[in-house]
Amino acid sequence: MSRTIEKLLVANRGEIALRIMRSAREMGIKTVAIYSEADRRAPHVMFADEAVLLGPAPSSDSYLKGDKIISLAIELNVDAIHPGYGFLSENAQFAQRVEDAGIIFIGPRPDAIEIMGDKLSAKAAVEEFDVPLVPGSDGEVTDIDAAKKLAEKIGFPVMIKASAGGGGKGMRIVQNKEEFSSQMERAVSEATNSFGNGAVFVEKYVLDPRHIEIQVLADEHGNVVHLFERECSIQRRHQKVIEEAPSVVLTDALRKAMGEAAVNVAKSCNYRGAGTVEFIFEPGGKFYFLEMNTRLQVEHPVTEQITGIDLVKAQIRIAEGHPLDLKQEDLRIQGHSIEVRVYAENAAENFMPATGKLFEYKRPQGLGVRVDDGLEQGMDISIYYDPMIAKLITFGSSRDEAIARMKRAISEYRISGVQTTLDFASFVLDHNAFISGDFDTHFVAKYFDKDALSNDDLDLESVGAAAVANLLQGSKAQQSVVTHGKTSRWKSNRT
Ligand code: MV4
Repeated sequence: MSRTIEKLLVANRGEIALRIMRSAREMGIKTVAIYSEADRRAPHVMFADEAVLLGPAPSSDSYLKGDKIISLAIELNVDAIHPGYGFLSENAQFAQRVEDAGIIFIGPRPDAIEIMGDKLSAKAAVEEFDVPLVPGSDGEVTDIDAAKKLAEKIGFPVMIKASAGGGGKGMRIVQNKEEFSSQMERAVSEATNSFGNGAVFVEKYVLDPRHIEIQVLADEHGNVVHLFERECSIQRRHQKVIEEAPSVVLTDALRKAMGEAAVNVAKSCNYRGAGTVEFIFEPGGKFYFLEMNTRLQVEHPVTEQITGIDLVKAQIRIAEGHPLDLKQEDLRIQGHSIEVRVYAENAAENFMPATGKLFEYKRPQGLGVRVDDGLEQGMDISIYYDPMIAKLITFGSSRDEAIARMKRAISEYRISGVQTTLDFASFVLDHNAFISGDFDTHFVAKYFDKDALSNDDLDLESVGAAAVANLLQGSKAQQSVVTHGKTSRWKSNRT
């Protein structure tokens, strides 16, 4: 039972919209971009075969307008919609409406999105599938005294989590029985206010865990494979900063066990498409299922680099109804890949969002370097969307080579006019805990302090002035400016 996709609408913007369209074009599929008023000249609009204006810049007036997107898709005779990540990608109702309109949703069935979108229903679904869960309450807790007794039995510290939460929202750590009641009351009211669903549950708090996730691919015929792990422990306030594959801590046996658990999670909800199963990994080697992300993830490129598989192409083939042409026993990890997320933020000022014009924007190149971005020199970093400028991905035959290549690529990257987190990435790459692989999800909290940043940035104004001088006077002006900035990244780039 296969259907051909001839025309694909990408319901997203920026780097991921481009990433998706590139694979579509390679497959001979026509692409349709949608865009907001802020994105009229954006690369994803220029790349697409057709493009339609959705509305004003705010996401709620544009990229989140599901019904409008569906009616445009019908008008333009689109066969399928790819939601990318964020926006409408994990909205079960949107997925259902797309399918009701006779259009293919490139992603899982709506009921799988719904089951995995709620932590309690996700845990309930995987329970009979031999998937390890953090010791905790059997479902929702409502009675405070009973919950407190359970917490004492589990042993403090425990975590109270909102079932509707995710990505770090709606969680509280409870250190002892004295503070349990007040924390639970707060957790319930916070969950009610934030998610319109006050259901909470209790889990043992796992100390110093790593965040390791497994990529899965499932077709609609019941075949499921995993594409190994991504190590995502280097994050700041639940925002990932650096990801890599494979993880230095997994032995072949652990990798196999986690992979099989992830495949079982996918089976438990009759999953279809590309998905990611998140685990926390305890020092010593125990691991527990946390949640499943029912979308293509930001960090998918590191998996593509080490497996040689184009995940977007796989998603499209699956959506067309083709059976997977991959067998688990044929899949191998080759080499090592690292991704640095480049954000328009000032790490020295508590990661304050930075806005402005990209006066200079030159990508690194060369062997083993991949840049996934959705901006060009001269464009504005707007306040309306995610502040991620680019994903810088390197590949090497070993982890050491991937790290060295990343450092080389960062030194080649030239971004001025807007502060970026490239300096913060350099701090991580130079840290012994990162280099040795001995780190966990507390890496940033434990080691980062703004004084640790190499103090090599010109202030914003002089960078802007330098860029203007450069534009006005040509490259000679740039050279003279550069030699002035004796501690600037600009300079260090050229020496
Ligand atoms: C935990 C945990 C420790 N014990 N659950 C954070 C995001 C959400 N997906 C679940 N999270 C955690 N759940 C128990 N029982 C620690 C975290 C956690 C974390 C997990 C993954 C990546 C980064 C993290 C940072 C802090 C806490």
